Amino acid sequence: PKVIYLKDYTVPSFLIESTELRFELFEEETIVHAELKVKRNPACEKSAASLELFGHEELELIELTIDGAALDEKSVQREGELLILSSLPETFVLKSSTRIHPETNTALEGLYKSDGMFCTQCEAEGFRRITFFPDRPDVMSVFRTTVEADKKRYPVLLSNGNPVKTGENAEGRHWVTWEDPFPKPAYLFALVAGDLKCIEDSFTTMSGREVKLVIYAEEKDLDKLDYAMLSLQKSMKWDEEVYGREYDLDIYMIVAVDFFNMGAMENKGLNIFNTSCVLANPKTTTDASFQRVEGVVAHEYFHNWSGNRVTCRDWFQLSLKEGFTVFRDAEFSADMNSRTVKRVEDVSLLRTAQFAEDAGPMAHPIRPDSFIEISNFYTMTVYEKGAEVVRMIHTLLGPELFRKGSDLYFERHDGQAVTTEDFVQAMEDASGKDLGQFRAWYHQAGTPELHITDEFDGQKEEYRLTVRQTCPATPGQDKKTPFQIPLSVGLLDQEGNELRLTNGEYSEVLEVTEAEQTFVFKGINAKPVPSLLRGFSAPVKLHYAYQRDELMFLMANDTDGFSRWDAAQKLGVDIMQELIGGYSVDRPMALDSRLIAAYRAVLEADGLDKAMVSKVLTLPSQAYLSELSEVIDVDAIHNVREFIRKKLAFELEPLFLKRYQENNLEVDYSPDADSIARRSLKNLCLSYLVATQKTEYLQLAKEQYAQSDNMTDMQSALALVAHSDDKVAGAELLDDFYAQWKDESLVVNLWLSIQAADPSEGALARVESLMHHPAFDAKNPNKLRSLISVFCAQNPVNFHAKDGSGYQFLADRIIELNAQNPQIASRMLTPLTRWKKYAADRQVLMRAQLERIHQCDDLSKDVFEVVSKSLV
Ligand code: BAL
Ligand code: ZN
Repeated sequence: PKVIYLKDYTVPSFLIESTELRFELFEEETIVHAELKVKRNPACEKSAASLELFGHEELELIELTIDGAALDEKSVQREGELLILSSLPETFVLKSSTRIHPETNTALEGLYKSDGMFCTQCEAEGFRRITFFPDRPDVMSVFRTTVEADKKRYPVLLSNGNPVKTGENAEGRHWVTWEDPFPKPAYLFALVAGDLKCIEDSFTTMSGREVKLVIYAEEKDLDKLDYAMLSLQKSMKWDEEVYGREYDLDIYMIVAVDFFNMGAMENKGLNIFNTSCVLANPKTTTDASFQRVEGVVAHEYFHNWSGNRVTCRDWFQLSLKEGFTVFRDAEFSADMNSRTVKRVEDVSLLRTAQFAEDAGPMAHPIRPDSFIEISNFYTMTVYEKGAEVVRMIHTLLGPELFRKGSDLYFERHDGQAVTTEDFVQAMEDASGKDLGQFRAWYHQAGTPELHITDEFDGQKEEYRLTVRQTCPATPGQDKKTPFQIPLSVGLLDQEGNELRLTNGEYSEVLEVTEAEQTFVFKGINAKPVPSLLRGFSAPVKLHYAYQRDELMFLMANDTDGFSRWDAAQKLGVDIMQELIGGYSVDRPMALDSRLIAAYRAVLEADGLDKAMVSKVLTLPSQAYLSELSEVIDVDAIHNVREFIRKKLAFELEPLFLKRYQENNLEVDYSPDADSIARRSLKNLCLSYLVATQKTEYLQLAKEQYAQSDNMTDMQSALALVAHSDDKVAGAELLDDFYAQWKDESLVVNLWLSIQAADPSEGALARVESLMHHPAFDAKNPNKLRSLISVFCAQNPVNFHAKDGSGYQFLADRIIELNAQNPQIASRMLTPLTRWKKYAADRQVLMRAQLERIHQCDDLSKDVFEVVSKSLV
């Protein structure tokens, strides 16, 4: 397969003024008629250049004319995905008719069927599976789309924009024409046809326009749409207040579909959502999913400006819209809920999954230089690290100048397809701040590391922090230049009071720009305890030799909520790493009593934010400890973590019970932040109680399962019983749960995941048997993720079984999926790609499976790219 390079970018030779599409949808084929008004691009230097249309190899071209006449053979060339037309006039009308087969499309890219309804996914390059088109994001066009289908089967026919005409044909068929006045790239095109029901509401914009809001789903899910509607209205208001951005069309639609590769898609005026990111109802949906729905609805809505009105010039610029939009949705969620909790959750994800990506064979900058398959670059790096990079600009500029910068960016580039450089330039122009060195974040991969040492000089009353920065080599980038890193710090005196810093405040953002640099704080008369990287002000790894007592001190005294949590994590990591080191040499395990004391203090304190208490009392995850390991010792990490959990559970049992009881209230379910916090603390306490293995607590979990009126409490209790040693009780509850919820696909996914994540012996056999259960459907990405990906990523002791059975199992699935759904196949490969982080025996087994996949015939570009890069 061909490698595409950013450096090879050239402007399109032709532009499309308007696109008129007509879809004739049938059960055994779909015919797509396209009429494009084409003109030569004045910005293209090659005056005789040909027009490159993209069309997937499976597309059957029925007819092609230019200004009504067929083209002579010499002027048309079909090469793989390209249809190249030459000897063309300056302007012309290009008409085509194409036959496609959505009914057999299992890749879920382009036009396909999900549970009997037609829907689309065009980002990044799905439109070329629909019709021949210059499918690149810098070719923007207005679209007029007519959808025609059987009226009874498909009463609802949708596309982008506003509906302008409708009618009926013979033989029970009907049609609707939609017009989208905003020029857009083909990746934002959408079509839906199905037997759908909807809820409707409205939003009055800041200029007083009324926008109709409609959310569509299957009839059985109509009771799960209210929360998404509320989230949409909140998002629209927030974007007006915080960014001054108003919605532009008269209607905004969301459609829920069950078969979807991604979470959701921001198609102009017609978002298509994975059911898992839009449906929410207390009975069937956990708190985590409620929050996900709110966040994803906001994310897709915010794309209307950061993505649609201003889009990407080419796919190397993906982080332009994704990094910025993730930053926007994170700030929205922080404003709607608890800011600190949101930050803790985002940083936990970044430090496990994104840092691992940065350290693996697919490491890439947030603006990659090359790719084989762009779908492989919808990554934690482009999204989450991309958002951190935007957050750093926000930190360096401050909120007012950042807003000036975003206003300038939107105003300057409205209706254009631009680059990350244009974004940084707008920020620079609006603020006057030099971001020259900062740009390295866009083109250098890898996680920078800060090595900090300190010195106190009593005579001079000076405290000095010396910061050295390094960044490990990544594929294709051996050497890195120093980054510009905003390092937010505070200093605490021995009594725990914050000291005033050079800027006269209690917190200061130091700008680290050199390989090594010393920052001096004057007027300090005793050695302080530094609070470093407050709020996680940069996506870096921090090394500072904290004493355990100092971490306990920060846990108790730091005014920055994030840093208090981080101190607890560091204390946990330090203690766990020591035990993990001793595990392989059979050193008996003993828990440092300071961790017990620290947890006790948090449990005893009154008035703390419950969500933060449950975050602080959660031990660093297996994934985080793995990421921090030089060589991952799967069993040591698991057993040490379990040992500590048990020890804490026994030592603090009465406190866990007290907090459990206090928070186990009989009140109506509400997804507000306080109620979510209360349930998270309650369920965390229950998990420690069950860890004691006392029957009374297993009984308590069973009672919670039986009595709960919401899925959060029910699912937590079920997982605890199912993962306990009492496999009879576990099986009983799992059967009961399935019998209750077998008709609710998303709830069944929870049931699959709980079983896939069960660390007890024999998990692989259980997973294999679940693949034959009626609840499983290997064509549905949500089922694959719930069962296969959860087993491979969240059940490390079983996936990494010493006999290599887990690796072989995953490779078998990838080989099966490669042809069926390449995007999902490639994504599911990730656990195998990390083989270099394991000891030699596991490395050999993992590599062997990668080689087995590599040798398969007909590897998709998606799988080929990941496997071949992993084997280097
Ligand atoms: N643009 C793909 C889905 C999303 O990030 O919103
Ligand atoms: Zn997005």
